[in-house]
This record gives sequence, structure tokens and C-alpha cells, in this order.
Amino acid sequence: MKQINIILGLVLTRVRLRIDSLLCNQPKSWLCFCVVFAAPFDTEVSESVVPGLFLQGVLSKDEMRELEEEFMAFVRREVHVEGRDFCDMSGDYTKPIESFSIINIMLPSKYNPRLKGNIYEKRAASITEQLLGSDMALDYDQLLAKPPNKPDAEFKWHQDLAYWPVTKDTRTASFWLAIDDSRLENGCVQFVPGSHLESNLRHHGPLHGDRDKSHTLAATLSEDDKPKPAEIDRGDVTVHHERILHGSGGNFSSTSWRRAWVVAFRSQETIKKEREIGFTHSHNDNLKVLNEVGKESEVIS
Ligand SMILES: O=C(O)CCC(=O)C(=O)O
Ligand SMILES: [Fe+2]
Repeated sequence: MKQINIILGLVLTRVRLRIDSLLCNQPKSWLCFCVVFAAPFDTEVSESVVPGLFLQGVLSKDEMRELEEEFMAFVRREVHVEGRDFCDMSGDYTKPIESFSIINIMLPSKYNPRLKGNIYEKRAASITEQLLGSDMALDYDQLLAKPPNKPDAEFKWHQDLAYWPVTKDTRTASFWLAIDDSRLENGCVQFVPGSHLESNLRHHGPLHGDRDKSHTLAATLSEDDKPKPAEIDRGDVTVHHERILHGSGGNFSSTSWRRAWVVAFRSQETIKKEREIGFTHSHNDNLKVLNEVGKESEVIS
């Protein structure tokens, strides 16, 4: 039984994870996206609800209020975000900001350096170190917001690695922090269990035919794919693998936003390789670089 320590304010809370069978024989499947469930130390561990690592109450109510305030300053456009780093993941770059369905802000801590090393990032870094080792670092952060009444706020099915240049060391811990209770109705993320074990990435194509028109890539589900919704509460976190197939539906709620703060950790070596070729996770990166992503046949080593 592996235990993960999460420093919650001054209190050290131990989270006992059912990952004894996970950090096992297969180096790449450090998370088996089938039976993983985390619960506060004394709580009974039950069977899987989320096909990924699920950590409850990673941020306290007070911490969430502060993070939400920082988040909304971006949504209200009080923080300058350059060009395509403020975009709509469900539409193309010509869509007017007022009608965005998935407001996507890339690299918030680049645009607001005060966010660097915030409490969420620190906690996620500590969890990552315990899962994957000490050579990991923050590669990028991202804010995603679906306002209420946005049935078209669909984040297309994808594997994260298909969005990135493929490096020799692909290890990633992607943290998805729920700012709102996240449900099917408001467009929670859904994961396809087991898809991270496939030997090849699925085919992904640009949603609008051309990465200069929108950043979004899309894969299609096969009949055998059985997505599972990750319905988690405000302050909870999921951690996912770079090869797991995932996406999310529209926001059909008339009252609730569906907001998430993503921080992704990768090896320092991989981050260095990405930067060397000009890949920074900014949507303003050179198109030549963006057109080369997801090619497993051209591993950068
Ligand atoms: O928030 C979503 O709907 C998708 C998020 C996602 O793709 C990710 O965190 O990798
Ligand atoms: Fe993703």
C-alpha cells in the first residue's frame, strides 16, 4: 500500500492510495486507469469511481476561494494574456470572446508571475515527486472554464501526448483541480479506462482542419471505448496519464460553471527538449513546431 502525503496548511494529512498494484511492474502504467481511489487517511477505501487517480479535498475551502479569485481575474480579462493563449477550445480563432464556450487560458503563471509556486502547484509537485520521482518539474499550467448554458462546450476526445512533441521520456502527471463541483451535466471530464496502455497513440486531426485556425485536435472513440465520467467536487483533483483518452461534454447547467485549473509535471529532461525545439505549450508557438506534435515515429531524444 502506497501512501501519499499532502500538506494541507499546517496539518499533514495522509492519503492512502490503492496504488500498490499500480506502481508496479509496468513502468509506464504508474497509474492503472481502472481501479484507483484515494480517500482521506481514516476513510474506507472503496472501489473505483474515477478511472484515474482521484484525490479528495486537496485544497481547503479558504485556499479554493483565493485560487478562484485569481482564476476569475483572467476570465474577466484583468490579466493580459497574449494572442492565442486566450482562446476557445471548442471553436476556431475567429470566434468572438463574448461567445466562447470553453474559455482556455494557457500558462496563467507566465502572465501572472505571482501565481508561480502557489499552494496548488506546490502540493501537486509534492504528489508528483512521490509518484514519479524527484526529476519532475512543472511543464505548464492552464485554466479552463465552461460558463453555464454552453451545450457546445465539448472538449474533443484526445490523448495529451498527441498535443506534444514525443520525447523519449513521456512521463507526465497532469493535475485537474475542480473549481466547481464537476458533473456530467456541466461537462465533467470523462476518461476511457485502459486506453493509456495502448502501444500507439490514436489518430488525431485538427478540429478545424488546420492548427492555424484552432489549437484543438480530435480523436474518435471506437465502439469498445467506454468512457467513465470523473464526477468530482470543488477542491478535489484527478491526476491523469499522458496517454489516456479523455474529453468532456457541453455544459447543460443553467447555473453552474465548470472550471478547472490544470498543472502538468514532466521530467526536467523532457521539458528541456521541448524548449530546445521551441515548444512551450503556448498556442502562440511557431506553427511548424505545432504541426510536428504527436509523432511517435519521430521521438526527440
Ligand atoms: O477540462 C477538460 O474538459 C479537458 C481537460 C484536459 O484535457 C486535460 O486536463 O488534459
Ligand atoms: Fe487533455
